[in-house]
Amino acid sequence: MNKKFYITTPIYYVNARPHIGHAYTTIACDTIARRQRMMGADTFFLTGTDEHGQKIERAAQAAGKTPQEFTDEVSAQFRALWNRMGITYDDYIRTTDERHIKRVQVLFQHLRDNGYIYKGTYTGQYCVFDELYVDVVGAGAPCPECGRPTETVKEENYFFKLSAFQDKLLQLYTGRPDFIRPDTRRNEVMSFVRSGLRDLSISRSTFSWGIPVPDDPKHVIYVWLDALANYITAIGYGSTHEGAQEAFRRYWPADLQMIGKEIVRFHCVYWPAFLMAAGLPVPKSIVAHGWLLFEESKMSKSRGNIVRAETILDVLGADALRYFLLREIVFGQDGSFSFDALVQRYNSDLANGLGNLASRTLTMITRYFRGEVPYPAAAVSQKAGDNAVAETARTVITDYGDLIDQYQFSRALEVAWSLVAAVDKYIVENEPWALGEKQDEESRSRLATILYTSAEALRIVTALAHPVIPDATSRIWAQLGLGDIRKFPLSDLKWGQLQLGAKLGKVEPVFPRADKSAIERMQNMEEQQRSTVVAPQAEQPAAPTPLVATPAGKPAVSAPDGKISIDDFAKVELRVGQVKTAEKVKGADKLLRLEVDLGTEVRQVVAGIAESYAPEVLIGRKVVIVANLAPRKLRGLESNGMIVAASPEGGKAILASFLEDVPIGTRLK
Ligand code: ME8
Repeated sequence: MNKKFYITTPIYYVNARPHIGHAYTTIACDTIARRQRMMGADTFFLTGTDEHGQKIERAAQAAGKTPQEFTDEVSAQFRALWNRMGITYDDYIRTTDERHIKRVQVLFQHLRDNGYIYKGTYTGQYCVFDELYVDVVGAGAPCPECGRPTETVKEENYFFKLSAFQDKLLQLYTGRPDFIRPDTRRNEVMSFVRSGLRDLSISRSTFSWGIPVPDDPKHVIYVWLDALANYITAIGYGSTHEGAQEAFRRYWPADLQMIGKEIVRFHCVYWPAFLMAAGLPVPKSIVAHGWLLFEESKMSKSRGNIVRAETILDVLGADALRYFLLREIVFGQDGSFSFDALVQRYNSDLANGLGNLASRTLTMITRYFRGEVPYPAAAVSQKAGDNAVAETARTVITDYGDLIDQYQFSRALEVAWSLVAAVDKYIVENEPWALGEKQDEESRSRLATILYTSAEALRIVTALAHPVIPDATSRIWAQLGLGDIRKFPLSDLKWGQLQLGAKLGKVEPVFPRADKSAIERMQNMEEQQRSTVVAPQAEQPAAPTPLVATPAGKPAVSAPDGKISIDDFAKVELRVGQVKTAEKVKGADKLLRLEVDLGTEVRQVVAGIAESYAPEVLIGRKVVIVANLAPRKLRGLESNGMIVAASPEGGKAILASFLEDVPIGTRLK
């Protein structure tokens, strides 16, 4: 039987829509999965969504939906995006799937039977955003990972004996240097583990959106144990079906688990410890990549600086996004996204590079050889330039393979495109169009050799690039008269396989050039998306506004006596937030820029309260936020929500507040 290859993405949280940060990991995995399939491996590629836990429960509440309705909706958005992008996942796991729920309970029981679970009381701080127990002291103390205020948890919990795995984990990291890649991440993990591991609380009992602990259903299983288990439940762990058990035996351990660098601890410490405790093998390799930055910080919903993949798909197509992300970002490091760079890369490498090479080569074969691959001259009468192209192609095949296998996508593509550049130069130097005007035998033979050489080099780049830009390369392959590229055995790729005399397919351009308006179009599409339903309001100073606002810009329907119905009021989403940072807005006496934690996310709010409050007195204060107000720009800063304050006639604004302590995120109604 063929070698197997099991590859996974993280399963994405459904608290918000997908963006190109999620697409980045998924594209990298899809590229590897496609290459493995072309190399003949029995490949299994898993992705899916992470749907339980307090963060999701609160996000659903904020959206006015039940957690199940909410997660169904967002999970479907992820899936629809991957389908639209042609992501070749073999299974899509949702942690709310019945199969997953049952199998996670089997895992819990398994860990308990093996003596690694005990009951205790947890008192400490918890970061809902990271779904992480953190070692800080004091109510509201900032999370060391993300800086958001933590919440105090005092619960009876089940604990996992993580401390028992310190030595075993260190042995794993030293004995198998490839277990965590790159080395920077491995070193971080090793020093974290060396500093000592404490047992981990693996259940919660103060909310219910999760998988019940077997035999003790008032507890739900800690969302990270639930989520990490997807990698084994999806392929059959814990199932009683013979077929599923067989699949599990075949595919586990995973060959590659790809993640972003912020979830290394969960995957490289907790995950192998859970597996060891269950007596299961650990994955062969966990590879952590860097962050996609936009406007200089990590692209994320909570920062409001996301770019949606759909915008790029609409304007340039999936191949453009795939190529850009893998070519532009040095894998493992952080890299910036910009529409300018995307369009520039698209035009230089795809439209003018590969696209132009394909169309000029194939058009000349059509014109001068009736669309049939020409027979090159015998080797003895070939010129040095012809051989140089063949030699470059041979080196490119080897180097590209080595680089891709080390996940150095950017360098691999650079190498592949060096062949495009070499052939371009070769064509310009040999001027086939001039030879095409001549009918003598020598000119015809020379022309045939040049066009054969160009077409063969084109075939090689096309085969190599297929896993990265599947759509365009499938079309070029068909234009070369070669049929279905997915069936081509990549491991056999070598110079000289182009079939002589074969009839080309219909020649059509694959990458139309993008002009400047493409950048503007994409920017406008994203801008519109950010300002949701309504157009952004004109810039105006934010005076403390009266309590009843019109949500999402729609006028509230008032009764004739000026009163509104309870339904109208219900449209206004008022929530408790906590001020994390506050600062004056330059050049605006009345405005403060605040970052307010709503439990599920941190919002930037610009408020006209600078004359009433010094920024420093606001930090840590709980406030009331109109959470579903359409964003608007004030002095160039986007304000996402409004702080509720009383505004006495001629007096200073007074913030609404509570006498008792209220959890962050609580809705007012
Ligand atoms: O962490 N740059 O889900 P998540 C690069 N549910 N990659 C990014 C990115 C960015 N700006 N933003 C997101 C979770 N990603 C958990 C995982 S797994 C058992 C549970 C990618 O929705 C990257 O792969 O926050 C990152 O690790 C992942 O999305 C986080 O997705």
